[in-house]
Amino acid sequence: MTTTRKVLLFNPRSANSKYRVPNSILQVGASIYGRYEFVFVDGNLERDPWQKIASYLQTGEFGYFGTTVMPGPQLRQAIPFAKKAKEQFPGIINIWGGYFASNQYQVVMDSGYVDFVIYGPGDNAFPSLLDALETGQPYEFIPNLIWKTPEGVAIKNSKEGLINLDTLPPLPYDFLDGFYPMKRYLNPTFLGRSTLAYHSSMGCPFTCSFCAVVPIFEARWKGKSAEGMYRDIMYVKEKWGADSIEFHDNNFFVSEKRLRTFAELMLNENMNWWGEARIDTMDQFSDDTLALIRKAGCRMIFFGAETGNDALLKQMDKGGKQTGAQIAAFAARLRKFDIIPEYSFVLGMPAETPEKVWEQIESDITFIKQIKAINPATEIIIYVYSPVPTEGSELYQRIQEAGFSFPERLEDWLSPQWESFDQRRNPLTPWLTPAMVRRIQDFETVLNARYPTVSDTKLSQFQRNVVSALAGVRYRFNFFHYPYELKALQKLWLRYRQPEWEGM
Ligand code: B12
Ligand code: SF4
Repeated sequence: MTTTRKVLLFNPRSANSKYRVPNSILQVGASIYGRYEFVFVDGNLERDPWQKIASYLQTGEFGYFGTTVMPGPQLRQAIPFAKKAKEQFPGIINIWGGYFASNQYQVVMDSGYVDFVIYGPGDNAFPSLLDALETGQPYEFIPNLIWKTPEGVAIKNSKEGLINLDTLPPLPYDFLDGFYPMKRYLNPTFLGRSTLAYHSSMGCPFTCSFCAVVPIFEARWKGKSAEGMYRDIMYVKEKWGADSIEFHDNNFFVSEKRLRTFAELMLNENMNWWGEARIDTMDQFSDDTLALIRKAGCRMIFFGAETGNDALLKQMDKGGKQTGAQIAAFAARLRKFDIIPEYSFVLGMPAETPEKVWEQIESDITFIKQIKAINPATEIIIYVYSPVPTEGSELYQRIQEAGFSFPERLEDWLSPQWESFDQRRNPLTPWLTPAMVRRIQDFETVLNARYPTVSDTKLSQFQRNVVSALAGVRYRFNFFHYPYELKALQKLWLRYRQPEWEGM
């Protein structure tokens, strides 16, 4: 060990049930395993995480409080705990990482209580920062680091090239198991009884103008080898009984070659799996590959369909290849292979006039109904558009012109409005009127009742038939207003699924 100061790695609460392996702090932990003494605190599995954190910090042995932060509910613990840590233990150094910290670093650094942000991968940056701080060496040039000058100006260092993930140290599953039994992270989902959340690649090769991955990775992607993933998965399968996998990659299906090798390794493992992909990428894969992955356990794939409107797709900069016609044809193609396409749509994009915004919403509703007619098994996820600024994009310019801006104080992100914004439920965007948001949400209610999701394993066939029949007339005649009867049933029986928000 090179230090006397220990490290606390904290995963703020992100879910109310079905807790997943906290891959962010697990991978950051791997980077210092055997080099620094550290502990994990998982807000998902602690009744009172602050008490746990304080009990560690009170020992006086800890120098570093590392927190992973994505937007939304994680901020509820990340913000007050970082503040309290600084107030009650002034010597503690607060280090944040993750997508919120990376994309909103200015407001984070201006808070006065977060000392450093690691933007993008922390695998090299984090141990380098600790080394520098422990030995009094300069940290001003560590790639992926954001720090503050004595005058309080946040400086963003250069970005490091993507790391070869096969050269990273192994994920310390056993060490994590010593804090929180691994079994608690392997929960039932639509895929199986013990689903493992696994993350096998960094970044994404595309530049969709609404996506938070783009400013960090700038169209770069690197995947772990198929053999490397297989080894990790088998370790968890054999040791703790994982029987299915949820891939948490931004874009799992980038490389057909890697996918095929992985599928061949998985052929006899009897494990179902799910991941996220792009329609235009996968549509280029051969029939043979699609048949192979189904045989190897691929049950459902999440796709950002976004909209059936070609002009909007172009504005979103999906890479220029995805079209409405392709989205529809691909839903039909996957039907042949018995792989469930899970299409997410983003409704409520900006337009020049309110009439145009309405027109876009209505045309997407029609399009979604067409997709359901082509392949009724298609799962539909609807988001209300929440902007992520990608500097220089046409879309960003448009949302600024329309009067949208982010909060100026870190604590303001805790307000209920911004929390809903993060979860893409209530966008706070000036071009959307309450009536438009209601129309989208009412359609979503009727659609989810008409076609209850297969991933709701608790719903019986009888219940499915009842809700579906009840929603039938509304669905057919586009009468979505005030669906109180469906909402009541939904409360009782249905579980609306937001896979990116709550997972499977
Ligand atoms: C798993 C996951 C969840 C889980 C929670 C996981 C948990 N921690 O318990 C669930 C499903 C609950 C969830 C919810 C949401 N999520 Co989420 N989630 C992810 C997902 C798929 C994987 C995260 C992960 O484990 N990555 C693997 C690790 C290894 O990568 P990493 O986090 O980037 O970590 C590296 C670096 O960032 C850095 N780092 C990270 N943390 C730290 C901490 C320290 C101290 C240091 C030094 C470094 C460091 O080092 C790590 C190793 O290199 C990501 C997408 C992705 N592929 O990352 C989206 C993602 C983070 N989520 C996102 C969002 C928006 C949400 C939601 C807010 C909204 C939604 N999508 O509906 C909700 C929030 C609701 C909630 N309850 O919190 C966005 C963030 C976008 C943005 N604007 O910043 C992402 C990027 C998905 C996307 N492409 O849109 N999510
Ligand atoms: S393909 Fe998905 S992950 Fe990649 S940039 Fe587009 S939205 Fe983001």
